[in-house]
Amino acid sequence: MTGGKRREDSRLVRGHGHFVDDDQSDRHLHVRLVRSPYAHARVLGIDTAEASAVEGVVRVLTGADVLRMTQPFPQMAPEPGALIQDYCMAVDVARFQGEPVAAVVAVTPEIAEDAAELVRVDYEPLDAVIDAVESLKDLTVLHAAAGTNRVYGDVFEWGEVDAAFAAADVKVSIDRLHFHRFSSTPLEPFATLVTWNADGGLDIFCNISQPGVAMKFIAPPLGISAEDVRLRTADIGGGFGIKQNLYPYILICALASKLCGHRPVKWIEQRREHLQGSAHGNERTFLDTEVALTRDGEILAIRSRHVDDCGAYPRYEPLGCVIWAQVVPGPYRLRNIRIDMQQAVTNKCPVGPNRGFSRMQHIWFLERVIDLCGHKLGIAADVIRQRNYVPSFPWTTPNGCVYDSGDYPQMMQMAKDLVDWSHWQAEIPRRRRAGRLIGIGIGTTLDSGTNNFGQSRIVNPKSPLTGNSEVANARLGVDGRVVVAVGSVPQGQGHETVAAQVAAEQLQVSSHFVIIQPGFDTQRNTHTSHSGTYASQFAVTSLGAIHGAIGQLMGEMRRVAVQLLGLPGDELSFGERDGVAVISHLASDRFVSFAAIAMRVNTQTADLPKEIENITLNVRHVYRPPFEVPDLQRKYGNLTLTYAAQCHIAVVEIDPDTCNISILAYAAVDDCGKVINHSIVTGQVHGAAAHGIGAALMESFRYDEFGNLMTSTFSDYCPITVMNMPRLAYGNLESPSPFTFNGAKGMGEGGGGPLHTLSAALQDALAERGVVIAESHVSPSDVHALLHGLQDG
Ligand code: MCN
Repeated sequence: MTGGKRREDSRLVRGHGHFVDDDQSDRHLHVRLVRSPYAHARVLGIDTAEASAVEGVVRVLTGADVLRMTQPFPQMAPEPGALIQDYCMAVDVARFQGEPVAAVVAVTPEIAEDAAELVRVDYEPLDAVIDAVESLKDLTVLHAAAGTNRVYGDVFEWGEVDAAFAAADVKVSIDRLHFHRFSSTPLEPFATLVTWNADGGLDIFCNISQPGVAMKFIAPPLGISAEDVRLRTADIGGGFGIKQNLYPYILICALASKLCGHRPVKWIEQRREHLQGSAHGNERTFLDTEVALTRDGEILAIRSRHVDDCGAYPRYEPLGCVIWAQVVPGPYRLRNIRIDMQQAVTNKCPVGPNRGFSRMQHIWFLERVIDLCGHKLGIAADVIRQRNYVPSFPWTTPNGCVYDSGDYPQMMQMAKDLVDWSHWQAEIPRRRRAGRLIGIGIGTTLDSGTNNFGQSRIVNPKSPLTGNSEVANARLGVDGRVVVAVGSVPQGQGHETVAAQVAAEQLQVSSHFVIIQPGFDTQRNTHTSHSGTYASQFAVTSLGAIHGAIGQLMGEMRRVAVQLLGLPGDELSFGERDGVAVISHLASDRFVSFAAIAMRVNTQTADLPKEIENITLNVRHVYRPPFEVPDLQRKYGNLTLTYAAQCHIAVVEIDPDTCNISILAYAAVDDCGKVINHSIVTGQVHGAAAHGIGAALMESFRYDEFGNLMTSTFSDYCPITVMNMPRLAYGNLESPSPFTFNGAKGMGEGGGGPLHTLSAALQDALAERGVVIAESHVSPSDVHALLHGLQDG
């Protein structure tokens, strides 16, 4: 099966899913947060008396409680970033609009909401730092403990950059480019239900997307052992990366529970809070870019300066500062590159991983660069790409990443066919002659999300190898069905369907013989510290773990079958007979059911033969990245990642009067290796395309000079809906990965293909007017400003 219905959908569409807010009880207390209206302000005092007096209010927490009961979160960044004091709530200074400064705990959410309005906070407004490049000047330092706003930075250089510039025929300088802030708008915002039990155990039910990593942030600030923490997830209503930043809210609820008689405390985020204070994608500014090329348009070297805006607290950073390095040259055979990469804090919402995390920004930059160079040299966008594409696979990049497989020219050809390239080549000049503003753009994207196999070495070859992993447990249930538990936390990606499909195929039985238990639970022992759903890792790490666990389980089942049948194991085969899952002995035609095997081991235990006494029919398999396989390591170096790729082509037209932008045609070709489930992959490509089109044309977090978020409601943020989507001409190219058992590559992020494709198409449409598209987000008012020199209102 490579398509068909998803097994989780019936449950979800009938309202039988299990989300955090489905847990209802009169014992629950509810939190409403009081958030700073200022981007930067000293908290001089908080008067909680009036709020506390409201009937039904149990407690009002402030920064003073936080300071007394917790330590700052550990920081991922080295010093000076590591010196930042990041608590779950502002303790003395609020550093972004929407930062929690108090939490009202009440018996109902409504009472908490009303009482929150009665909390009086005395603020002393401070100068707000809004622009990351300005922030690096340290005129106003956000975190005195760090002493600087520059929280991380380094110069990354691979190849012979200066020599390549010296040998170049042509040098192109590119002015400031800017990748804007946007995020994801999952149907279900952040949600958590926490009980800090009297015995010291902390029970957390939440919808965090990367619980394995979050565990590292939860226990240390509370001064408890990770063994005291039970964290579990169930259904999650979308995440797209940003649900990683939930842990500060988990801590607020934990403190509230402890202070309110160990009662369970629930917090469900509201939409405005989500837009204002959850997590935004990294905003990046690209400065002083220079490109060295041959006359024919071969890119020899790039040097540039990049500044990341982390928002008020680095939290998940500096990962964004290194993950782009998985795709240093993009889809191109570029070998020489120097990037001075800095990260600064600003008085804006902290950033978090957002679909295509950090790589999307980098690929947008490269795609803008190649288009602007093509324009300068008079080489068409398709031709300059063809001249620079990686020619063969596996391809080792200058920093040692290995692109596993692909065929970028073929992918572009498919996209051209789908969009009807030759038609538009004739039609665009015809319409332009009639005065219309119309353009076509190409974008090639890499999704290396199934990554992290050697992330540490991407930027520092001497650091120890680390790698993403995932774990699966497989056991044979007493009814003969195989129960698979995996530590992924699906948010809409259809993991139950695909996991069942892969396990059933291996067992050679129908998928209804397989029960899938996704979700993270520290008590179920089905996790590693990398568990979760992020970085497009399921297809590789989770399915790799499931494949390994099923293989181990089948080995145990075979040994029991040998005992039960009294026949040798070499002719045993798995399958079904009359609707029953069995292991058959081919030569004798005798067979034993899965259920009989389970019964033998689990219930008739008194006389278990010695040969099978250690068999549990309950196995655990940890997927290990292939760099640990000595052969692969010898052959390809240390870093073996999967690199899905996409080619998008868009045709856009701009109405010269209203500056409205219409997408006339859109093609997306995806290569994620061997496709396991076509309908899921098609859905992912459509979802990622919608995400990117929304970001390119509609969705943007805009702050004013004082740090007020101007787009904190859906009517201002304008999330894309199906009504705004063009018809996607979709194609699939399969170049199986040699590094995965099934040839699949992670692909769920989509890498932001529409962002650079639409930038390129808009550039093409406006080039004759002398316009350069230097922003990843272009709205009609931006077009108006570009054409008429007015500021975006
Ligand atoms: N798949 C397949 N064949 C392949 C590759 C993948 O059938 N060759 C399937 C996989 O089995 C999985 C899906 O496609 O069911 C996506 O696989 P993968 O690329 O491994 O990504 P993950 O499942 O790990 O999902 C994470 C990815 C990320 S990082 C973001 S962000 C994102 C995305 O998934 N968030 C999403 N897609 C999302 N889709 C929904 N509906 N909601 C989100 O929050």
